[in-house]
Amino acid sequence: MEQRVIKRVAAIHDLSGFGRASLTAIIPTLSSMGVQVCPLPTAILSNHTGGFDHYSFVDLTDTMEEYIDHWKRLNLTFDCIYSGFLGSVRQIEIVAGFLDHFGGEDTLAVVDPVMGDNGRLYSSMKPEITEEMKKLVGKADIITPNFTEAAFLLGEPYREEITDEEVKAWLLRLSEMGPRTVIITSVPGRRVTGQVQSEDTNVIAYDRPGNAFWKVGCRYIPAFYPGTGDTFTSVIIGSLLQGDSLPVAIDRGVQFISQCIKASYGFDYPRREGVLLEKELDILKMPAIMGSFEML
Ligand code: PXL
Repeated sequence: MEQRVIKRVAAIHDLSGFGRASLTAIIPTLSSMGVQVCPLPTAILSNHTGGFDHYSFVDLTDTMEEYIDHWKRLNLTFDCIYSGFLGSVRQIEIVAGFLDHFGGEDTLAVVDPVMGDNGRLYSSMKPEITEEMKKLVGKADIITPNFTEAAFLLGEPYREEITDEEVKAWLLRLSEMGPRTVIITSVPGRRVTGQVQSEDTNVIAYDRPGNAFWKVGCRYIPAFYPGTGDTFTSVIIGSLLQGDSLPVAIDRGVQFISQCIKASYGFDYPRREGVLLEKELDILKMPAIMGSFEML
């Protein structure tokens, strides 16, 4: 593959005009980390679907193949292919074809199986999406499901509590579907400090090449902001492309999202507008100071 000054990511996601999710979160995040983003839009929405009652939705499935054909003619290569929100079964097939053509040893294939959160599928998702998403997961090097999506992929009922040992079993089962690295976000946890019990939300990961489980804990903040999953995975990709190790990349992702939430929480504005990303992006340019990752 050609030696590039700037690493290049093909980002296969929707463009939601308002609300800081998908491409409007991914592009600024990866750009701030010195990575070029080449968007392959799957749909155009007026606003994302998390917390808004109405949205316009233009499905771009029919335009995607021609778009990709032009990229083929340009002989483009990518350091990473990163897919997220996909609107239909047909789109998943197109992305699978994209991975077959543009994927390879030098190209990191990252699939965020965006389907739902808090135990439920997003309103725009049809139930058959889960079966199809499993096929895409099989082609990925890294997947980043949240706890809800991990449960859907495994056919497990959603639950409010889980032990580290049970999460490890889930991670191994997800890795057996294909990906060498599985990162589950929003894993519910509980921390006991003296008499005080507090809720945590953890990221727990399995790395097959290193045969290691990693955990990064995060104090639970009672606020849900759409789009943080997209920003989190973008930080991980940026960090890995900068040459960081997996636990460092996850740590940077968790620290950045925690910082964004803490910086946003004190302001009184609708949470559905997402975290105040623009205030925090410069942090991504600072040297990373390691926080709290541990080996499980
Ligand atoms: O961030 C995930 C996401 C992506 N795209 C759309 C969404 C959501 C979450 O709500 O609605 C359109």
